[in-house]
Amino acid sequence: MSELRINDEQLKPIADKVIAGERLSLDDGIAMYRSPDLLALGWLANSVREKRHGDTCFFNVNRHINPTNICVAHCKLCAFGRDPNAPGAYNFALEEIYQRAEQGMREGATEFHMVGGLHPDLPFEYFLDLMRGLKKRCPSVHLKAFTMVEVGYFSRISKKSIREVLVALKEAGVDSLPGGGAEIFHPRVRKIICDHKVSGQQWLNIARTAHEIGLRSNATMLYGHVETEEERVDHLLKLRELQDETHGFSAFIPLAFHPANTGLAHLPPTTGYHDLKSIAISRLLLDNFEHIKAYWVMLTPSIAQIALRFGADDLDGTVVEEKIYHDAGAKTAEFTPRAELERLIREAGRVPVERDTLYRPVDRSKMPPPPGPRPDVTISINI
Ligand code: V47
Repeated sequence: MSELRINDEQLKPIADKVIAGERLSLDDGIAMYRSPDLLALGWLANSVREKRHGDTCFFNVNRHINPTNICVAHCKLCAFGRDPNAPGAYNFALEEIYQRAEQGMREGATEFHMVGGLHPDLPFEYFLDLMRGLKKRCPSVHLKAFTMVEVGYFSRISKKSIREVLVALKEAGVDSLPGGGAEIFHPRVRKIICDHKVSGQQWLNIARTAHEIGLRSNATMLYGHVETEEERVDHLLKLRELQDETHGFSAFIPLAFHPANTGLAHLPPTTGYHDLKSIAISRLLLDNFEHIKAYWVMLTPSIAQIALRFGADDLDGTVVEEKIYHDAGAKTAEFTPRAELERLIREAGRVPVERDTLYRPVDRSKMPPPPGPRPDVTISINI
């Protein structure tokens, strides 16, 4: 590895701590966000990343499915949610969801990533039926479904406790939970960007309960809107604290805010500099998280690739159909074939390893061939 050169004096004691394997503090986090020395932060984050994972870079073959964009929450940060009769509002029939899932399975997906709006009329039972239906049709595919925000909403509409909701989801086939909806935990920020969502404390409590009943989850942080540096670090340290307690988080994904078509459209988008700094700082502060994802849909494949040398060890997956970021102006493709993910990883000097949702290597040579095509399904994607 090349030598560390630090141009910012403030980073020197932090670098000493990182090299000694010591935990960083709130003040260290703030100093890192305030530092202009991106290359030193990247060097340090890369050293931590290489200690954990060597040159391995993970990716998976997955499919996103968003059953509905009808949502009662009206978050300012979001361009995806719609009122029931608004232009572009949709609610897939169960059969449409099953078709998408079966197609994903035939194309080799090992994971369905399912999140959607908080629908005003669909009862909790509907979502349990959906999970059972998916597990019956695609038993080999991991169901990573429903954010802590959706779980909180299910608890409200079903009048069941959070624990009861999570147990019912697990019994119906949910294998783990994605990391969305965390945004920034601080109440000042939530009041502005997502006033009607579960609070930061509730998000953490739901994650804790999920981990307690044996459901792993991911965690995210939405940055680049109205939050301060202190609020970002506070968010990361709250996740680190919960991870100390449960060890239930698999990966952390910093999410860059996309302002187009949102209630915060006047804000500028994040820059590559800020994106890489966020990856590096999360790798350095979250010393008890095994994986940091560079989500290519949100970062662009070019920045995600560079992030593999700034602390990230995972590019996420093939995705196939993405609505949340594209409604908010993302210019990336909705789908990246596995060969392209592998090329991006190799070109960054890393070794691609296909993983399942729980980061176990996937050996395609030992997997049964996917079932044959269904005659009524015409869309075909070369994964
Ligand atoms: O929860 C919504 C965020 C999340 C916008 O767990 C926005 O593996 C930017 O959570 N600009 C959904 N972000 C995405 C997500 C995710 C993605 C990939 C992998 C995983 C995982 C999770 O996107 C939402 C919200 O935090 N979001 N609107 C926006 N305008």
